[in-house]
Amino acid sequence: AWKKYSAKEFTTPDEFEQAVVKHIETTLARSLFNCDEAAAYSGTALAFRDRLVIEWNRTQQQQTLADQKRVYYLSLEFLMGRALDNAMLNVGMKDVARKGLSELGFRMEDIVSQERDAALGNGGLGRLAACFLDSLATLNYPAWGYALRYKYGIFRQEIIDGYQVEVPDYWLDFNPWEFPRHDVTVDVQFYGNVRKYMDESGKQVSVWENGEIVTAVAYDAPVPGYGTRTTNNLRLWSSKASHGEFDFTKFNSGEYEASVADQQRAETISAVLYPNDSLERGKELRLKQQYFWCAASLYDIVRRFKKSKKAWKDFPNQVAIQLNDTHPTLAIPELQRILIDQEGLEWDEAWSIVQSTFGYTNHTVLPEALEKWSVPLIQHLLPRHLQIIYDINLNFLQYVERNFPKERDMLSRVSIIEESNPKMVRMAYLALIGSHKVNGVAELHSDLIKTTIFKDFVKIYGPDKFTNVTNGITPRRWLHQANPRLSELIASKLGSYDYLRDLTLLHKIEAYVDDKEFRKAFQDIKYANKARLAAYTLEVQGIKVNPKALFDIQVKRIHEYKRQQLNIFGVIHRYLELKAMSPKDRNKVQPRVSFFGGKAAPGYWMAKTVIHLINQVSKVINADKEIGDLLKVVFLEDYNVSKAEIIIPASDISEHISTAGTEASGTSNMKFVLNGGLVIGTCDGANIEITREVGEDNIFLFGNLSEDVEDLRHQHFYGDFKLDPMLQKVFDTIKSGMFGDAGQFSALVNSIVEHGDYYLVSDDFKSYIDTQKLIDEAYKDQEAWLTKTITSVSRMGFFSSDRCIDEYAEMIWNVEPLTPPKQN
Ligand code: 26V
Repeated sequence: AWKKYSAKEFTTPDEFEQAVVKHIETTLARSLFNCDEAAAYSGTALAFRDRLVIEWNRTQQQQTLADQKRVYYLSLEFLMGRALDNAMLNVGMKDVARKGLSELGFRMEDIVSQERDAALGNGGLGRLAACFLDSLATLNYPAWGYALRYKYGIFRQEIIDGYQVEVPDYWLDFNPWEFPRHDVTVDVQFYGNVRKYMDESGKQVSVWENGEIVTAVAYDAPVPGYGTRTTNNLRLWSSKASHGEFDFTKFNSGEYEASVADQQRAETISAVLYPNDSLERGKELRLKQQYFWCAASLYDIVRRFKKSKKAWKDFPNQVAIQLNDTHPTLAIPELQRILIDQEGLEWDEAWSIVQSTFGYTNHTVLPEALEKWSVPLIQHLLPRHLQIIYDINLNFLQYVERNFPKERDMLSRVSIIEESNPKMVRMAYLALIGSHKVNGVAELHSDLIKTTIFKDFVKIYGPDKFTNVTNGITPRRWLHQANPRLSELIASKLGSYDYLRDLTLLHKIEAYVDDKEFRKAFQDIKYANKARLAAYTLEVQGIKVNPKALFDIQVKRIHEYKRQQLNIFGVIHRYLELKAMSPKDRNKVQPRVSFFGGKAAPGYWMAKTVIHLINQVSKVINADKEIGDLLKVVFLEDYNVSKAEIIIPASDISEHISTAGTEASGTSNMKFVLNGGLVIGTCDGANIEITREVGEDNIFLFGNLSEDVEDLRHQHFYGDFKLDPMLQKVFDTIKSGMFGDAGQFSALVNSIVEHGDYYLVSDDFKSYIDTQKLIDEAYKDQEAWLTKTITSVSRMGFFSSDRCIDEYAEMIWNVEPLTPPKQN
């Protein structure tokens, strides 16, 4: 049967054109006379989709028959970006398509950029999930992703008068990559009550009933691997009103408005991705999203397992579920509920299945970011789950009491229920207790969770429950797609593109570090990438920058702990120094462009103030004729995955300057270095492991260490705080009104001067400025700089998400790859 379909595939530009034209005329019912770039994109996407679908079906069939353990990656976020370029890479045939498109009168780049980003995520956590899907498929692991089909992804950022304005991201207009499965639905219950009774055998039975039902509809997207036929599945749930009796009754009795209102309420659940932030906490809709998605996914997983007719004790041998942060924690009480209330298992047997099934990844130690839900809210929305959570807690606390009889004060500390008013459910504790493994995302972070937020639990369960899996990135998107020329240069030296499947092979390019021709090519590529970003900057921001200047880039979500404020204060300091110099001295200065990009959560005022300050500083400095090309400041609007693909290959230096101990890992740091940029960073997250790999001489580290942070904060708190004198000057300048009304920035300045400088901006300022000076000097020696960048690239093999996924597979999931049959 497979062969019959494969006849439809195109293999020549001619056949490709035929496929495109056919899709435009029939699938889209459009005339070729007005075939614009959008139509050409649609036709191209559909032509490649046809080829993907065949392998997708084949993979799913093979996985179903294989009777092997599968991984289910539960993540509320998948920041996928664009799919077409990735599909072309994995299917092959990109050159055929390029030719075909050119014959139709289009440039490949213009067609690829027609696609909207699938922006179903906030930042690092969501993009990590997307890289993981790519690696899982590439390594042939039988794996599914589960998430929500948000109608609106992360908001689009516009900068108006220097302020961030949020615009809704309605991205589903035309999405050829998703397949609605109207026959795959799950009814999910909310609210209602729990009825308990004794059955004939005298066993207590709980029934959750009289709730409101919302239907989950599956939408599937293919996830092709690179260099393999394996094409995995990403299943997104969309919410709609269930067509039970109730709305029919309303409709029949003429209550049309009420009936429509019910529908809209149901559809609201999957309507919008939450831009994670403090203000949004405790919102009922967010909890509804979490349960809706967990319940639908588990129903689906259990349904698939039950088809195998295996005994329940085999469930953990067939199913591994990974919780991406605490957002899917309700899956734990939900599986326990299914097993005891619906399948009739005893509590202990069920609980042992639950614990063996789940693994939990922690992505932050910041206390304000740890999820908690109020007991009354859970009681109202999920009454049966609250009972189960209480029972889980009771068993757990009894266990702790038995094993640590002398440490009664530990009980309240480790309880899943926080005894506050109202009481709160601590989701991280529930996730930890319900899983067999807990991992952090970089070495320092994995150590920190064991000594801070989970300290007591290390004592209770022993250290083996905790492990580290350092994050990684997919080299397919972050090297080959984002930087095709560098990828080609590397392949020309290594003899093939095999390194895209085994990134450790990169070490072989270190042999060319002194090869003149190679060095020249490497440097030309960096320059071309900078010129491309310069052109982009002119086109969209209207700012002219010189590609010969040092490009300094900080792109990531705007957060106080990531310290974009430290960067922009450093820029102001640099500007003041330049202004104070004689023209003769200025001639010796290394020209620099400081790029910023990133979104602030809509309710996060301090972050929005930082964006405003950057834009005001940019306006003043860029207009200063005296300074000219010596310093330019650019805020790149609406940073997202597809823009990252342009920005990241263009850096000389990128900034990863979080207060030590606050950035769990960071992943863009890896992307920048892999693309031949160096890093200025603190000893935090994956920066530490990047240093270990590339060598201390090839990274610019600065600032206080994480072990000193607590003491410094303590000192600040007791009044022992002295503002750095250079920073004082920067603040004086802001207060002078040079960047507009100083009142607008007073909260930002006062958070440091008056309110204890929690993120140690002042403590690290001098070290930061000194290190930037070192960078200026180092950059002047272009040959030495080039050596550093080439050496660093060659040592980045460790940071492939393929390595990362193999570690999860072995240490946490206990799953094996399922090799596809050879194509004949
Ligand atoms: C969320 C919030 C929300 C409330 C205000 C404060 C706050 C602070 C941090 C967060 C982040 C939550 C989890 C997260 O996105 N972690 C990121 O995960 C990446 C992938 O592991 C990792 O590279 C980043 O370092 C980490 O911040």
